[in-house]
Amino acid sequence: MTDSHGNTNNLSPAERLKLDSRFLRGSIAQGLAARHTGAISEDDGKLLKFHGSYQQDDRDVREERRQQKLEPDYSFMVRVRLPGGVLSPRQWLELDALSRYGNAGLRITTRQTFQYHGVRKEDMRDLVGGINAIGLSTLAACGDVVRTIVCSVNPQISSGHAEVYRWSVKLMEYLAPKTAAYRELWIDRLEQTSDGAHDAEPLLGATYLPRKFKIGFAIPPYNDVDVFTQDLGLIAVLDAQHRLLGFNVAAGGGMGATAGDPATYARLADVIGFVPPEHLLETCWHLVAVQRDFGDRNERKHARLKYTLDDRGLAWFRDELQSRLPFAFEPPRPYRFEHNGDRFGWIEGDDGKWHLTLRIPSGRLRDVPSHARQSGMREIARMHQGDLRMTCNQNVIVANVAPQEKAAIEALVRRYGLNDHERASGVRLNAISCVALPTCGLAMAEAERYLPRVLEQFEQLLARHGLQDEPIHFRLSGCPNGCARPYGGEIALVGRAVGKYDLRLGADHVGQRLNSVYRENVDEQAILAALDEVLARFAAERQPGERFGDFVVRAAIVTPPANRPALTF
Ligand code: SRM
Ligand code: SF4
Repeated sequence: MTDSHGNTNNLSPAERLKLDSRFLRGSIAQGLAARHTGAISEDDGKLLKFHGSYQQDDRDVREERRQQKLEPDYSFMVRVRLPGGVLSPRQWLELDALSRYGNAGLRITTRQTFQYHGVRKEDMRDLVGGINAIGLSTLAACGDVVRTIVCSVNPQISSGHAEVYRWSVKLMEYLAPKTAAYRELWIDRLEQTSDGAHDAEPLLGATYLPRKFKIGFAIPPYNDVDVFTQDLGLIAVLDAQHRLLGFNVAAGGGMGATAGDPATYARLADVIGFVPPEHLLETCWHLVAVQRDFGDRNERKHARLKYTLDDRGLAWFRDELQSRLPFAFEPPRPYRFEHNGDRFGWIEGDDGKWHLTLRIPSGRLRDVPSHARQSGMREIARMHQGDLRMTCNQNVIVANVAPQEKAAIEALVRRYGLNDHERASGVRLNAISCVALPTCGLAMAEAERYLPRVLEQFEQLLARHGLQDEPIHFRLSGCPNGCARPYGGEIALVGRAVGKYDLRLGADHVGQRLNSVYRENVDEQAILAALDEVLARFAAERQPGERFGDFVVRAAIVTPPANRPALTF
């Protein structure tokens, strides 16, 4: 077999593994069947990502088990591929029931889908099979492929949303891997997979993409998907009647960075052109293919589209893409974003249906003594006639509620304590955090488990300065990989070591300016002291209506990074 360039020599180990995997089969089937260990081999673990799962171990007990000479407490994280984040109530109920295979309920991710944690090897096929049985998949939820495509939930403009959402689903199908390995492993549950001789990946090739590739659709004025952080961002252009005219195309976004390695960085995408809907699929196909052909396959830290684009230049990229398209790429159309957060509570859509956005802290739906959010959402799904939508800020929208259904849903929201949004402070409503410890193998510090405490501390500070209602966007990541898109937070903490974070300030609240480091690798006391000073100045010196992120830039408390997409065209 050859890779997408026809080469077989000098491949990096990661590329060689993909090439030799017989289109993502490896020995996963045998690894799942082996009962002497809770793990699978390292190579199969890498291939398993393409199937939507990561092998993990409980880091809380790692040392204890090592001392007891036990193998780590292995389990698997399983991620659902859910373009656009929309579920029917029936699908919700089934995904909820499938959480019996994990140990941590349902976890809404920052890419508007669900993850399960703590799944044992022997339950993997039942879980993944169950997800497929309701018309969903996990294929390409992780791995060097086009991942779950996200889409603005934008419930107000119901007709516009419906059309753009349909495009996100269509594009996902169009760009998804075609290997039969997935079916053999999870649906047919073969003990011995085939040799893959009949497989072909017309777009991705036998070595797939150099790295993960993320796509998001935004529907202005809402940028809830953080469209400029995507490798490929698609900004819907609607006319006054909310009819879809096409999409502005933005390329080269990404958040991931490695601590202490300045060659890696967060970057916002550049808007490079406009395509009408009929050219969308072909344009995206070729754009992905440019990255397939020119992305760095030697150094994985340097393999995202943003580096291809910076190394070769925006003009080169546009020309290369244009040379593959049979039609002329049009100049970008005007757009304007107002917000990249969620709007909580009830909103009426343009078709008279209602939509209720509920705050789900860190996206975690699990019953605990203080609240029963998972049960509450289950009860809502049992009676709801519309659909349920996840947001990229880890929240849920009970969408398309008929007016006569509203009161019953409201009663369930109250009964199960899902009405956080009515009481929460501005910063709490706009806070997101990644999973981090104990499951994430890359975490350097706590995130999800630290969020409640850090929010309490922030709230005390904000109250001291009379800023308790200030809707400051706060993002918390357990390491610089940036899964909570921390570089887009007005305030952000990025984990560097246990109890130590970089304090970053100064992103805007529309997703068009990244923040900068204000204090590096500091503990909670130093974070709170630094914030106390800055918030005091904000309270005293802000201009009317000025947002916190804008203030710290205007007051030269931080200097924002140079890369910034045009605010409007
Ligand atoms: Fe992420 C790796 C969790 C969104 C950038 N991410 C991981 C892994 C799989 C750790 C690993 O490789 O071993 C984490 C699993 C933790 C766990 O226990 O569940 C993980 N990422 C998540 C989620 C669940 C965070 C959350 O709390 O919601 C999000 C799942 C999204 C999804 O449904 O697909 C998640 N990750 C993101 C985002 C945000 C986004 O896409 O909008 C980013 C930044 C955007 C980007 O990709 O640039 C992100 N994750 C990364 C990176 C850095 C990639 C890079 O270019 O350097 C890694 C590390 C890697 O790939 O090597 C990573
Ligand atoms: Fe893990 Fe780091 Fe991603 Fe948080 S940001 S989930 S700690 S990889």
